[in-house]
Amino acid sequence: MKLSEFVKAEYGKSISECTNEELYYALLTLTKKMASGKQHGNSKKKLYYISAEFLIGKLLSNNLINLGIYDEVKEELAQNGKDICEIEEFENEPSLGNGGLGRLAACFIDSIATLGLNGDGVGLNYHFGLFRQIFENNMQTTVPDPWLTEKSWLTKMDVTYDIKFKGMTVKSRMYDIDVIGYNNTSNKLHLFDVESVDESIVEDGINFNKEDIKKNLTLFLYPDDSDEAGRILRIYQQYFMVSSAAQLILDECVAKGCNLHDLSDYVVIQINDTHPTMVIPELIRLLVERGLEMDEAIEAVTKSCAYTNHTILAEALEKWPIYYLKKAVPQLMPIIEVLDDKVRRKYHNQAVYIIDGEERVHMAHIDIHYSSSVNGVASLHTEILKNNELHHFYEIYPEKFNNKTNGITFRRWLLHCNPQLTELITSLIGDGFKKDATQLEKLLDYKNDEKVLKQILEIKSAKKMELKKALMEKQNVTINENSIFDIQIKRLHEYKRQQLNALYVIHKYLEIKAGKKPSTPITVIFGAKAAPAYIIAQDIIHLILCLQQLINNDPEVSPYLNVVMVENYNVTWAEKLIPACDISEQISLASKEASGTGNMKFMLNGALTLGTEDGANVEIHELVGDDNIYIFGDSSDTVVERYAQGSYHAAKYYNENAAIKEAVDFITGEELKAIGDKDRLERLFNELVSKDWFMTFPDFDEYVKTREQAYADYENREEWVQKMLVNIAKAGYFSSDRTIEEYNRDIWKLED
Ligand code: GL9
Repeated sequence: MKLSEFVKAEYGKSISECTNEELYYALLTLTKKMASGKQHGNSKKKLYYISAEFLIGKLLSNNLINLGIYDEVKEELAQNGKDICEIEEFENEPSLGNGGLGRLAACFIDSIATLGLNGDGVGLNYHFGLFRQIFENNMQTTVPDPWLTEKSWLTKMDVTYDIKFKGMTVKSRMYDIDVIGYNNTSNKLHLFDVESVDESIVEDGINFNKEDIKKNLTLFLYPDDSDEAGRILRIYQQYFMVSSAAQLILDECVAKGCNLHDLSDYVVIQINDTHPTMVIPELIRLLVERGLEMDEAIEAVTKSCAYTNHTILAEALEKWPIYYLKKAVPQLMPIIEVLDDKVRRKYHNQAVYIIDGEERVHMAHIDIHYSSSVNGVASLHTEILKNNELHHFYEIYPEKFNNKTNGITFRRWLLHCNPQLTELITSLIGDGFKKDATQLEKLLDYKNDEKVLKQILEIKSAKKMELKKALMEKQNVTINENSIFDIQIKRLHEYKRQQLNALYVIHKYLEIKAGKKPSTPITVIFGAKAAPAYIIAQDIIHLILCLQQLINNDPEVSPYLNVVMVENYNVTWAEKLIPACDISEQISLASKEASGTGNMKFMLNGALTLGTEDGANVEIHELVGDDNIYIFGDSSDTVVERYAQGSYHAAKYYNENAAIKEAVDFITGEELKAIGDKDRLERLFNELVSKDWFMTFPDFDEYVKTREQAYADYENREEWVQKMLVNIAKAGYFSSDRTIEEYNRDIWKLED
């Protein structure tokens, strides 16, 4: 149906007479209608991708693209004087995720539907998402981020379940979002919500009564867990999610003829990090309740489950005190004890026990013993799991371990966010790359085609102008479109080392002050949210915002160097920032970033990576070769070794390296203290000089040198654009379609 006909029937008027808001809702309704007419993947076996996060971003444009009607609709709107971009402004971005893990889940469900596989996502419907970030006095403050509207992509379903907690039962209700594949089937994202949730209990910022579970359960993703009530609330959330999922899974498979003994012929469950781990004991519990023997139930569940590990950071590998579980979900403890007991009888190695000597349950250990697959998310990460972090498990179950290098959906990260580049590519190599991303390699034929290279540069300039406009409109800052855009956007974490980037900025500022001016001006852009309870992360944001104020207001420096931190960095910002980027900062301490996926999005859009040999950077490096990437820093082996020896002393570097000392001292120098908060800046200074746990100092010199090399190379526009082209051409490997094909081939084994 054409939009004009639909609008006429819906509102009784023409497109040009409608407001943008009316058009947004008309398109939403029309899209949902079209999705409901599509087939769902329908093989006997079905995948359930359970995840605490689905960072889906705005859906309108992507849905229109995947339905194959984006251009048509855009055109029809334009003919009536309407701009699709302005209409999109009415859509709220759901903040149902924190970072890469949640965005990965969103890319995966897109690819699963695109490949026509029978698989749905299962998660929670957080009313206020993570939080909205606001900058005040050069600091981050946090407020709720409401995104639900009366009419939305959610459809309220007739599916409800009783979820039993200690001394209380709550009702969960399922809400569905259509996951429309690119020219293919349409699957579902099931988001469960608690019927009794009460938004009005949130007061001042994002605070609420953490004990009132019936009212607070689905208010926020990752509610503050710095106190015990917060940690127990996370258990309530996780159990609520997985018990709803488990009941749904059993209902659906029984409806298809499963007799529960043959569960694994009907069901495969991908456990996205440890948040959904309780689905294992919960399913076992339900199967026993329905008549299976304990041992058979355990076997059926083990065969049906698969676990993805996304990090080696100890803090993210959940270990719940038994005492918490007994408080919230006592019915799981007898099962977990049986699971632990079996492990203890078989393997006499404390390192692989589920319950440790401190009465804590190691969630990842449940996943590994009682799943049939354990995967890491990039080659290096999987090797580290096998050889270091999970070595004891690898010795027991070598056959379970496998690698699935992450990927991104090109529908959002190329077709949607960079239509200009998409059009150019299509004009050169046809549109086969939209289904088979490896075809991008054909672009290499144009490496010496001056006309094509010029067009690539023109597109980059156009995207820089678009970003400049957005920053002006949304944040009232002006940037120089002719400068080098050097961008670091990701969660704020010390291991990702935004502080190293900030130290470079200080170093550059001092150089310019001393008269050494860069040939091309530089704009350093940051985007990052910091967990509210993560103090040092807040301090790093504070440092960056103070630098922004100092540098942008210094007439001696600002013509050559600018710093911009985007407020409330999210998917929508990423879609504007990535296509405009020249240099992609991927500077985590080697071994710490499991994969990274922003690195892939930047590469695909023609930015060059400045990075360490970490996560998927290693694979990017292998694909593009030394000449088309800027690699620096200590290797993962060196870092692992240094930790093992306990031989790193930050103060030594600080005292012996004048450049480091100068940059670090600046943090507590007069200029910044005049602008910033003395306590915050001093705390950060002390943290760096006395600890620097993520080893910024050993990599500092090489980082500066490599970054300067990248800036110098940028001057040679002819060679630079060839490097851009190689990056775009080699990005095909990182399509999430490839990743999902591998998951299906090796783990899920769903027929089409
Ligand atoms: C993460 C890793 O840190 C990233 O390197 C990886 O790319 C993604 C997806 O596999 O997973 N692990 C993790 O816990 N997060 C990641 O981003 N965290 C969040 O997203 C909150």
